[in-house]
Amino acid sequence: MRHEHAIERYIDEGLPPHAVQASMNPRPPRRALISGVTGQDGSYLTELLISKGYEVHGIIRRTSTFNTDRLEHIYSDPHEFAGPLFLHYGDLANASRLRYLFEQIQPDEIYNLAAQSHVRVSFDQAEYTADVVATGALRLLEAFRDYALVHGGHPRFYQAGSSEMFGASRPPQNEHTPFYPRSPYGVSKLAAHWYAINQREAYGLFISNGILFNHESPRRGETFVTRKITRALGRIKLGLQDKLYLGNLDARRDWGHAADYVRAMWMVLRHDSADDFVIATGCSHSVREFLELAAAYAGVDWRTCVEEDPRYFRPTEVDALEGDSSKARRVLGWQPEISFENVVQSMVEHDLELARQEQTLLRAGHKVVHRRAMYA
Ligand code: NAP
Ligand code: F7E
Repeated sequence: MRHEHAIERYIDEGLPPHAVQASMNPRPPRRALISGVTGQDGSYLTELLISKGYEVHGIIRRTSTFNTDRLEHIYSDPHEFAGPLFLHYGDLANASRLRYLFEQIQPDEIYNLAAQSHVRVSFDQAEYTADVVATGALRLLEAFRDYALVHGGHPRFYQAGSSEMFGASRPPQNEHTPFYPRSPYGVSKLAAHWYAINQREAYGLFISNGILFNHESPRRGETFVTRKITRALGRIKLGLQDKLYLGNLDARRDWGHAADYVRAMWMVLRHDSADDFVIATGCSHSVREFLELAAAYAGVDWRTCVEEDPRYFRPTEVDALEGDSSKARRVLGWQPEISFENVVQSMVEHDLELARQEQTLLRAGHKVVHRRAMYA
């Protein structure tokens, strides 16, 4: 039977090293290690890899509240103690722990998805963002290098790069577009991108960079603009909230669906040689257009409830991103399957349902506290 937080039982905290290995299955077809497994992409990638027969190991941070919501559903089957998902405490700030995990898990594929991934927040926490996103990637790469060189077996490493690295460079952006990051986050991702390339060239290791444009889903963090919009519209529609405060509505983004993009990550590592790939839909929309479409799906007149709040402006903005992913389409055979309209619609429907559940609880007399970010 499913426990409310069944997932906590899988974490190997306190187990001696041999117990970690003993709890794993005999060598599976492939074993993957994912940093950032609790994030949007980590959860979709875990589902994809498990569906392909992988044994998946995820690194999670110790937090004072549960951070495993996006993974809970993966544990609902009766074979949960046998995997195929294993979780391990770790942090990109803790190099010795990363080395230990490589040693114990001996993965075939490593996906570095961990990041302080919020661009606005990176201006406030620039040094921390650099420590996790840039130096953290280097820590993982160095642990990977030593693991790969000692153990052989040609393990493969995926680095989660971002369209934010292009920043001020005009669209369409592809692998030949000059980088011009506009935030501490973008700068840190660019450092990680070059660390990855340098290790590939220096040691001949299989290390690939994905340069992914924005991708969203109902599991998107609630402080990114798409989810912030769909979450608010759902609550406004049901009378649980009056206003939605936003920043720059003119920024343009190339928005795809996370499920399509984690498939690209996997295809990047399954390719026969290490390389770098832009992953994008090739279509861009403004934040205002996203808002208009989402409001239409929700049946809300957004002009009556959306207000501008300068707190959400960025000191330096990325005005327009639109990716040219023709290399990935040609070389990998990747293409997105979920349209922009379906991304928006699925997020609105999901968040209307969340609002309905909240309303039902309120009507039943529960005191529901909707969690809101300070700002972002
Ligand atoms: P996300 O939802 O913000 O997830 C980030 C993950 O990193 C979470 O699991 C988080 O753990 C973990 N993390 C943060 N700091 C860490 C640390 N110090 N040590 C270990 N883990 C840490 O991000 P996402 O949208 O899934 O994106 C995945 C990756 O792709 C990120 O690197 C992001 O920067 C990059 N990316 C995303 C997009 C996009 O549009 N989504 C586009 C391009 C690139 P907690 O759950 O404990 O916070
Ligand atoms: O902002 C504008 C904001 O925070 C998109 C991350 O996954 O994708 C993401 O970064 C646009 C920006 O995503 C609000 O100024 C307006 O122009 O949803 P976002 P992002 O900055 O594009 C890239 C590819 C990543 O790699 C990152 O990890 O929307 N905007 N009003 C707002 N943004 C937010 N968050 N909140 C607002 O109220």
